Amino acid sequence: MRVLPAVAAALAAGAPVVALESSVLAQGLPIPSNRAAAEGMSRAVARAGAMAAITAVVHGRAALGLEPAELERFLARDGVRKVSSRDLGVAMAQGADGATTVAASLCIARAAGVTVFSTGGIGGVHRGAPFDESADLVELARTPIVVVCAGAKSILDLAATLERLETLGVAVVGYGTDELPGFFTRSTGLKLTARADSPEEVAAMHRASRSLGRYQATLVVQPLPAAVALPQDEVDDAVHQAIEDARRAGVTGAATTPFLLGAVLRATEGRSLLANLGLLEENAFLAGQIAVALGR
Ligand code: PSU
Ligand code: MN
Repeated sequence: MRVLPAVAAALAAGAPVVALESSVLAQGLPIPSNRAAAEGMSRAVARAGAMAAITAVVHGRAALGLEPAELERFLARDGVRKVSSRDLGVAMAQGADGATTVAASLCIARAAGVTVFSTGGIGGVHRGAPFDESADLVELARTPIVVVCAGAKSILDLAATLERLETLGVAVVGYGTDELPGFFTRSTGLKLTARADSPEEVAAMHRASRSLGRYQATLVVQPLPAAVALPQDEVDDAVHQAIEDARRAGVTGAATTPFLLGAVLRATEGRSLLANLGLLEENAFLAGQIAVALGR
């Protein structure tokens, strides 16, 4: 694997580093918002006093940190495949360009020694198809990294996703909330058992879990900013329509999540994009703060 020199230097010096995924850039968000997302997240991490590093497979090499020209290829998304954890070895051996999901990004971040990761939403258990469970959950269960997100998107079965995370031993920590956030909405009515109100509290929870030799992630869920949250009924309508469209179009497997995300994005127009960009930045900033707290 390859670590960008500046990132390698930061890691060697024990300076705070936050890993970011690339599937949200190459498959999750439309052009040109994906550029705004990449820049916004990196700036937010820097504002918190940490260094951002995007994970990907670049011409067959697992990479932590992208050169500007490489980032351009991923933003233009020509010939860039979606790479989950199962796909890593294949994409590397084939010399491919791959945008990594949360699951695959965690594999790369861990291999490089990064302890904090930030994203928008994690994958989970799909509605009406409980056998389609994102590999994100399994990787969260075996990767000792703090993962910051805005919950799992409402295209998923959130209650089932929460149950699976409990079974897998992953602590789900509400940041400034007692409820699981709904990605586009600030609450879901699903109660959490853990809450933190400062980066230091999160760091203490993760350290304590690690002190027992446990290797599960600490999953921090932060509600999106109120100013960009969407009305619950609008999100529900868009999701129902998207799931119906996917069923009719016969979409299955790894194509499901990008298809549903795209359909919801179109149905809610510009506002879900604004929401997405807003929460990606907020999460990146919090992740930066947690990385700084963990380094103390
Ligand atoms: N949720 C989002 N945006 C995304 C994804 C999830 O709101 O872009 C992406 C992430 O990369 C996540 C992946 O890891 O979708 C999950 O895909 P699957 O369900 O195929 O595991
Ligand atoms: Mn799936």
